[in-house]
Formats: sequence, structure tokens, C-alpha cells
Amino acid sequence: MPAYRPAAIAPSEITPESIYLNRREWLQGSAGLALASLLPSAEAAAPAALPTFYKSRYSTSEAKNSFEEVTHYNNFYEFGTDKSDPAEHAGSLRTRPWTVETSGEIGKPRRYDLDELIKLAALEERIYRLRCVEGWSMVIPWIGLPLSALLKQLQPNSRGKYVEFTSLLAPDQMPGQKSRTLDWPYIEGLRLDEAMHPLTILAVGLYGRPLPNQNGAPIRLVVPWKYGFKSIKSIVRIRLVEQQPVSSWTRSIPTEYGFYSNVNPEVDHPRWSQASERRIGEFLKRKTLMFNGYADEVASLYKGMDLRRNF
Ligand SMILES: Nc1nc2c(c(=O)[nH]1)N[C@H]1C(S)=C(S)[C@@H](COP(=O)(O)O)O[C@H]1N2
Ligand SMILES: [Mo]
Repeated sequence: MPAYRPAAIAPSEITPESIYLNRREWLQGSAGLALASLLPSAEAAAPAALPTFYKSRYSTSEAKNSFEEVTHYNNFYEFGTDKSDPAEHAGSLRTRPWTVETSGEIGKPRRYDLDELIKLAALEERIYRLRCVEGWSMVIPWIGLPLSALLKQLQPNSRGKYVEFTSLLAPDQMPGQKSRTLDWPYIEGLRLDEAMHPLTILAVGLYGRPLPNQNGAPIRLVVPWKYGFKSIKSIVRIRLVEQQPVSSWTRSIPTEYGFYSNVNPEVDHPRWSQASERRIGEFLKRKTLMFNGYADEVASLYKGMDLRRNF
């Protein structure tokens, strides 16, 4: 993790070849494109093409997990509880058209089309560690934009102290929602300063292409210093609220999953240690780092807080 620096990247840092390839991959990977050519209105089916993206200085230089690992070892309970379920069943998720409703304690509540969200700020590739609360981790090259770009536009008022996120509720597309594994839809929340932090992104792609359905298409949160379940997938609503939101995991098992869920090797999960983790693809375990290795960037957000109580 490099030192904290402004996110602006000189255009000279872009690799033209890789961007060209990324665009081609996007076109090839897009099921919507063939359809778009058959329809009179491009709006109706045209996928939001991923614009050029820049390499972020916030990226880790650690080895990435493979595309195969990133897309075939997933948690997305809307499609089942096995790691292989999302890759097998998420094909039924319809990701276009897609709108995100914004509401609550903000200046002007409105709906955003996915294409508008993608254009709110320059897209960046952010290679982040993801630490699942279950004790495994991955390194994933996300493509996304800072959540702060959207929040600034929403103009939270003085009562907007927390941000609540909601995933799609659609049992016809998400077979896991026919089981009561969680209280659907999936809900998560952040304190406003956590949501505004430059490391917090809305991801719309990975490995240079749009998000695969199993990774939370078409738009999901990524908060790299928190356990993976905070990084909510397939978001349809973002609401500014005065009271601390109750996330699905906290509602389900409050003694095990708190609001903060910061990666913390010193605070064990009630049923297992959090001191170490297994990087997917590796045999030996590694030590888990405070705030998942992002302490220089985020520790100040929690100054004076008892992180054992606020787990
Ligand atoms: N809507 C929704 N979001 C979710 C989940 C889920 O089950 N439903 N699982 C979470 C968990 S536990 C993890 S570890 C990450 C996994 O993200 P990935 O599959 O893209 O690696 O997504 C998080 N976001
Ligand atoms: Mo997780």
C-alpha cells in the first residue's frame, strides 16, 4: 500500500494497449451488444461501455488472484450458500436496465441510471485485498469510482450521518432468496466518513471488464479495510439516514457481526480466531493485518473508539 496521495493520475500513465484490449474484452463479453444492434433504441439495450480507466495509486503490488479464482469462489447468498453457487446460478440476474435509487437525508432524491453512475468520475483500477470474515482472502483488480463522487452530488443534509445500501430483491432472478438464509433484501451500512473515504469505491468491473454477475453486477460496494460482507453487491438503493443502519448480518446474528466489522486480528469472531487467513491459492496461512493492511489510511477514522466493543 503506497502512502496516501491524491488520486489524480497523469494520462501518461495509461497503457494504450491495455485499454484497447479492455475495450475489446468489454465488447466481446457484452451480451447486450448483439441485441442492441437489433433494436431501434440504443438506450434500451446498449451496455454502459466501460470508459477508459486509470491505474490507481491506491493499488497493492501483491500478486493478484486469477480471474478464475475471483469469479468461481464467491459469497453471494442470493444465489446459494456454496462458494460455487454464484458462478453456477447468477446467470439469471438481469443487470440491464439498472437504476439506483437515492433517497433520505439528501438535497434531491432521484434515480440514477447505471450509465450515469459510471460517468460520475474517472474510473480507476484498484487492486485491493479482500478479507472474508470466514478466514480467507483474495487480491482483486476492481474497476470503479470513489463513492464520494456520488455522495457529494447527493448533498447530504445535517441529519445524513450514515449511508444505507440495499441489494436487489428479486426471488425470480435470485433463487437463494426463496430460502430464509438472511432477511432479504441484503442491507449494509457505513458511517458517512467511512463512505466518503477515498478507499471506498463503487465497483463496476474487475480484470478490465464489467463485473461478472457472481461478483455483484452491475454495481457493488468495495470497502477494503472491512470484512468482505460489508462490500454489498448488486445495489439498487442508497439512502442517507440519521440512525445507524442495521445490516442483514447484524440482524441475523448480532453477537457475531457488528456494524463496524473492521478487519482486526486482535478481536476474534466468537467462533474462530481472526489472527490469520488463507490467501486463496496458497497453502500456508498468513497473518491478518490490522484494517486489512490499510491502517495508515483509515486508523484515524476510529481514534478514541473501543474496537473490541465496536466490532
Ligand atoms: N448482496 C450481497 N452482497 C454480498 C454478499 C452476499 O451474500 N449478498 N456476500 C458478501 C461477502 S461475505 C463477501 S466475502 C463478498 C465476496 O465478494 P466476491 O464474491 O466478489 O469476492 O461479497 C459480499 N457482498
Ligand atoms: Mo465474506
